[in-house]
Amino acid sequence: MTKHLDSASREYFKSLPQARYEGQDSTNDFAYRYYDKNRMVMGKSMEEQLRLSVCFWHTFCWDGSDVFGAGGFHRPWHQMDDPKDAAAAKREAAFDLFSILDLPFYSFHDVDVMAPAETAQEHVTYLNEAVEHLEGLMASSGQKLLWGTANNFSHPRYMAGASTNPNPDIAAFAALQVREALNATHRLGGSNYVLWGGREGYDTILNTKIGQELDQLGRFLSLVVEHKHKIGFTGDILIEPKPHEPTKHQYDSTVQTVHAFLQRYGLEREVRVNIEANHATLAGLSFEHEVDMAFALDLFGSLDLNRGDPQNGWDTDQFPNDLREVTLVLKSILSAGGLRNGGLNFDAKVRRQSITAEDVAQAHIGAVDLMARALLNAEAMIQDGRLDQFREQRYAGWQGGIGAKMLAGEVNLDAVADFALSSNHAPNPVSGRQEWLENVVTQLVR
Ligand code: XUL
Ligand code: CO
Repeated sequence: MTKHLDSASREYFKSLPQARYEGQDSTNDFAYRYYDKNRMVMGKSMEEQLRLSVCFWHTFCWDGSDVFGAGGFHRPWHQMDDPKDAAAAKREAAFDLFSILDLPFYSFHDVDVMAPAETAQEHVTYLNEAVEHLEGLMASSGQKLLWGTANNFSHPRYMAGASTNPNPDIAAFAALQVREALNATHRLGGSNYVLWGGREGYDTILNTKIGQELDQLGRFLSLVVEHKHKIGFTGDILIEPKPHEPTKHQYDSTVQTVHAFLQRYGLEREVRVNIEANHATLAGLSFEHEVDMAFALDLFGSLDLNRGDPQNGWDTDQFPNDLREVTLVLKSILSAGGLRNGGLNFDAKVRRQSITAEDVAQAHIGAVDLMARALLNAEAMIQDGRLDQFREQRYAGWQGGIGAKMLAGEVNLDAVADFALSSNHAPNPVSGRQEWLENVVTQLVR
């Protein structure tokens, strides 16, 4: 039975047509209409500008279950008897989909790629076996790793947190998982290592010492940074902010709270952020806000692409489809010189009723095309120049006179106040021209 199902796993994505660029007039549901990976956009190919990545967890691990019902995807590797064979079949199927989508990167949590482990020793052994297999699959396919991470939130041991757990033995288990996942990421040539503190927060203040937990989290992150340098990992360590879910309050809630946290523990030059669209909107912020904030604070690292549902207040992780939103995000990235180590990772899942292999492929193909189209729009916006010119000119006053002196710290409050008194005029407001700016965006989002 296992053998038969294993070959079924190999056929699962392989039976799909190869996705390739066919241009806007294509009628093929498996073709890219905009993503022409070799097309040059602002000095780099589309493939290099977008650095697109497929995630393991939603795409290959999730079986379609939700809190009210069982999974209905019935992927072949979910039905295999032997957990190690099932994990191997899942890894092979993943690389089949990577090749059909022809995107350069992927991302994974330790537990996504390995057989389930209970003890610490099993964890190390099973992960190593998986990494050896991944290494071979990467060598033969050329697929690259955008980032690796440790899942320190699913196992019941982490119900009260990982590094912020009241029990240091659990924090030590988390440290083992992170060391192994960081070593694996290094071995596989990953560009970044991500920490999403899924349960680094709390449910009730009645049982929680916030200051103690923050110190535990700060120390833990310092240990991770030290280890990165010890093993010579040159990628970025990234924190992924999220305000709540699964816990009521999470400490790394937004880019700004992460920044304050990093400063408090002296890590602001060592750690960057992986910003997820749906996490931004859960925090009551826009995706563009979080991205621009990260650039302003010199913390930008990478992006997780998905969207929430405007009527639902939880993390629905849907594939992105808002062209205007992602165009503005890509414009910020291009204006800042483009992605460096980071990439665009589809941390997104199909809906529970989308049960077929075709659904998984088409979800990615549509989102890839959305990003390619947004990239072309972003390039057009920069070349058009009206948005940037208006913003520059709006702050031009700060480049000379009292504005420049204030910024340079050359004047005290008395001097600034006396300047206002001596010039004795009532400064007039000017229009912020929001509607005109929005019209320009509408003209350029195509
Ligand atoms: C959870 C989430 C995670 C991280 C990696 O909301 O986004 O999948 O991206 O742990
Ligand atoms: Co994410």
